[in-house]
Amino acid sequence: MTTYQQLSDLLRQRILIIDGAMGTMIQKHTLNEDDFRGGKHHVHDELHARICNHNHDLQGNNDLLVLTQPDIIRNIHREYLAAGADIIETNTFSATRIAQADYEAQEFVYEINYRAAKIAKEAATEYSTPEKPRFVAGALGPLNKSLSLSPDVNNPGYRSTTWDEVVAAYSEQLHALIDGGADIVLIETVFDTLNAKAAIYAVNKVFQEKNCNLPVMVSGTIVDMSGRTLSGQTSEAFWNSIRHCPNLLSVGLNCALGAEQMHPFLTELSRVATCFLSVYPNAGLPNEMGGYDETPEHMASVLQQFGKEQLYNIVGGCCGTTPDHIAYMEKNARTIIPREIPQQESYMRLSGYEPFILRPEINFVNIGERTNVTGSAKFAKLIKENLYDEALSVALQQVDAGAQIIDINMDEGMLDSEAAMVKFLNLLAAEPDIARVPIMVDSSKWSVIEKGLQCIQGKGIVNSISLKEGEEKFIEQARKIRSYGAATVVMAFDEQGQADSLQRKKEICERAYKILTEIVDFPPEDIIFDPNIFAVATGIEEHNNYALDFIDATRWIKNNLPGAKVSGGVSNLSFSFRGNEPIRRAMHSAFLYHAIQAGMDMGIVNAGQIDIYDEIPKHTLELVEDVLLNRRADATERLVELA
Ligand code: THG
Repeated sequence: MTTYQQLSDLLRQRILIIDGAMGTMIQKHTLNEDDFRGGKHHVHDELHARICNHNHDLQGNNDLLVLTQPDIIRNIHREYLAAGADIIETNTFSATRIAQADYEAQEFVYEINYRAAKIAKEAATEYSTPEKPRFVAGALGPLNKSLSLSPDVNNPGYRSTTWDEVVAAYSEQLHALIDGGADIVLIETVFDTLNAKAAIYAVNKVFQEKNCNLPVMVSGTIVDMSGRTLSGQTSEAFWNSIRHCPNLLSVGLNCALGAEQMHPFLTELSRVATCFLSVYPNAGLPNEMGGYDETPEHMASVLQQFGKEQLYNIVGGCCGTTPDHIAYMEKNARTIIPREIPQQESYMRLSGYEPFILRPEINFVNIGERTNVTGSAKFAKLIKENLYDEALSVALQQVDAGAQIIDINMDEGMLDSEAAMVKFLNLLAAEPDIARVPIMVDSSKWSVIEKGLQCIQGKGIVNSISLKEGEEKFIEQARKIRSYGAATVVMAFDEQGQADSLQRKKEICERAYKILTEIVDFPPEDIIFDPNIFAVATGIEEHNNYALDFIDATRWIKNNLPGAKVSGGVSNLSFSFRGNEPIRRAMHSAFLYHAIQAGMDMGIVNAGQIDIYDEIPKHTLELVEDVLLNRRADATERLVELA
């Protein structure tokens, strides 16, 4: 039986207890600089000698204590185990290369994590019985650097670290925690969802490298009563961003708030999360001295009330809590019925700062097209002239005009597309009125797409991948997209080229669907087919059936590839009427009228510029539909004449 199964079985039977604060317990020992270096301990090896002679202050580096004061840490674990904790956390909250840089202690990172896991595991083993097995959660804490926030208010696009650095730091920590014997991976106190997504990416990578598959717990932090994470997301948006995590055992909330304040956010998360739920609050809000006063009885009684509402499966404490708090919780938990995992419809669930769920009652999703350097002369000019603030106003205009997603494309020969994508997305992240919606990263270059994915904390969409370069590339990219936690557009394009007939559209989409669902295990609801909207009324006879082929392909996909969505670039349709907006708009609107009936879910459009079908003048509509539905040989001629 895997640890995942073992824990799942237990969690269906009862509430599991996770331990309380480590920092609070360490503080009681009032350790000085000398103690942090090992104090009177005999320097018995080369590592301890290096710590002893380390040329930076080490006082306050709590994580280092697993090497220099192992008995203190071991005894804290024992106290929590004695109080009834089923899961204890390793003392590794800041044990990454990035956080340890504060003490110039990067060289000790592997050893700290390895020893921390060993010490915790030994303590857990001492207390483990068949009736009450104990588990060690290897803790990946937050960082002092953020991927979605700038530390400089005057430079909102600046970032103090990179995706690759964060992934490398968490990977190093994970390797050591797993080597040391951790049973669970715990990504906790998530202030910044993008950092957490990098941690999840590292989990994917390290599980593959080590060929292991531990259960993973993710715990976010809502920082105040606005109900948002520090990086701006609501709890449901946070859930949508992290639920692609492999082997996800639980999601939950910890830190920043006391139990009482967490109630509304916990309720929201509990409603949507299709895994177990954890909660380990602080012992109330901090007092004037920055301490925590909530008594064990009070905190446990508040949490018991939540338990009666069946809001959680795992409970414990964060800052300010002690073994007493945990003992009270453990006693109360015996009478609590565990939360049942809710059933959720398999809708596409995206997010920006806010969740966006493609529910059936949504008739059509507008994806704003104007933030595209090849699709808007204005946007291209602004980006080339480095006028990013004004370029952001294009994005805002699209959102204000009703775009529920925005498509961002920087593919232009004269641009450093990767740099432009990163800069624009980082600036955009600081604009809540824009960043509330999910992002569609649009590029024909995979490197640009990857850079884009590394900048978005929400669950976005890749636009696009295809079978153009064969199955191997396609599978590799799809797997990566999963690790980044995005949905994807798949173009009807294969080794032979773009699908330009109904038959080819069907064949390619079916083949791609099979590969994605059967080989990659890609969720069908996150697959968006684009069966190619090409220009019609071009004067070339072979183009006459293009609109109809798209509509028929849409109907076929929706009837034959369960869960998959259909999208397309609507403005492509009318390229031969450039400069004649009224005709273009009539074409788009009539086209969407038919395509949506056939099942088209979303489209890249000029948001706010879609006319109402019933308001198209009758004569215009007839000529437009003659073209779109390929109803007569002289359709193009007649529409050109009208134009
Ligand atoms: N499928 C997918 N992605 C896509 C497309 C698609 N991305 C790009 C494109 N096609 C969709 N976006 C646009 C954006 C703008 C226009 C067309 C498609 C457009 N722009 C005006 C023009 O060219 O006439 C520009 C006018 C101006 O400069 O303001 O029509 O099909 N998956």
